[in-house]
Amino acid sequence: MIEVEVRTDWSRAEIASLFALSLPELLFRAASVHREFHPPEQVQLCTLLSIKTGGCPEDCGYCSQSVNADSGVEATKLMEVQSVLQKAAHAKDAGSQRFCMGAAWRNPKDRDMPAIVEIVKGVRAMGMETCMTLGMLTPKQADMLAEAGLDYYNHNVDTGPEYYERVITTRKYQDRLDTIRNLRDAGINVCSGGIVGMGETRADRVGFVHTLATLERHPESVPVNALVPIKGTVLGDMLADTPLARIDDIEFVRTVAVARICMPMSMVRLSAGRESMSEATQALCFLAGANSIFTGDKLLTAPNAGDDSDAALFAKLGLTALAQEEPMRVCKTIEAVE
Ligand code: SAM
Ligand code: DTB
Ligand code: SF4
Repeated sequence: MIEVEVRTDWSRAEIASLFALSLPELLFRAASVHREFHPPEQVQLCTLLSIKTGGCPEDCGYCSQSVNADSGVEATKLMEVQSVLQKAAHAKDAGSQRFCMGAAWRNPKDRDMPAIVEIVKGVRAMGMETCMTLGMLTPKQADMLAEAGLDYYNHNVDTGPEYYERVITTRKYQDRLDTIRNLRDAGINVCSGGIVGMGETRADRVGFVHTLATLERHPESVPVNALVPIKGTVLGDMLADTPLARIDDIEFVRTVAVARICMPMSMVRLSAGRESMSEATQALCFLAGANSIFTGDKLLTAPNAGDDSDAALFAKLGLTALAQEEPMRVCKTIEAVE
């Protein structure tokens, strides 16, 4: 048994030296940390649903849902509460543990909140964990979601602070950190991660992990997305022109491993990009400490690996779905080490 300390005082130099380890040493360390806190053969299954698609005023260079993108994604209104609950019931029947709902908003308007609150209450009443990602939140909106019983809120920092303005100009890195603060103050579990493969350098990936691993408390979930290059988005088109810019699979695995070592208790989610990843790369990610995935054949607008190929992969690797638990409230994981 190794003693794993949960630290929030990581330096960039320490994180950079983890990235620079030989792959066998890095994977060994990540897998050792992983099994201190998590059953290594169990993977959490989460289902995503876009409850309000497209027409977003933000200019995130990766996103098909920005008004700036020419991606062919049609803008819709917020779905009816009952339709969302039907989709949640279907996800639960398919074995999903967490229902994650995304809206293409810069921030929710106060008039949207009553429907959002009803959705959270309805999904939770089915015994699933709830997660929302609705853009920036005021302290009051975060309190309303906490009151409704929301378990998690996804709000990604996306990349390191230095690279951020190359990807998004309509908000600042600090805006993301402010919403994360508002979530913490409201007592909602935080899901925050980012995207690898947007043309950033390794130093930016170090900065990305550093931001998350030095938050006062680590996010309970850390999604690591591989950029899905979508035609009509700034980054999707850039990648189409320079195919060699696509992230190297091993560098992606290294990022997962470093996130696992720096944030031992978090669920590290192998998120977007799996549909174009080989089984071998995904297997390395699980070995490196990823223990959560999105199931189904669609993410928000982009294709996902799909239930059949995931079932085959799980059978091949001997992985099982994480057993359904009661929705967790904030603090539980921290208390476990104190
Ligand atoms: N509008 C909300 C927001 O930005 O916070 C929620 C939805 S947004 C689509 C959720 C996250 O999905 C983004 O922060 C980004 O990290 C990820 N994402 C979006 N498009 C992606 C793409 N093409 N490839 C990989 N990840 C992507
Ligand atoms: C996250 O980090 N990845 C998910 C979830 N949080 C909301 C979203 C991935 C979106 C991929 C692109 C798309 O489907 O449009
Ligand atoms: Fe809007 Fe979120 Fe897409 Fe950015 S990532 S354009 S905020 S939906």
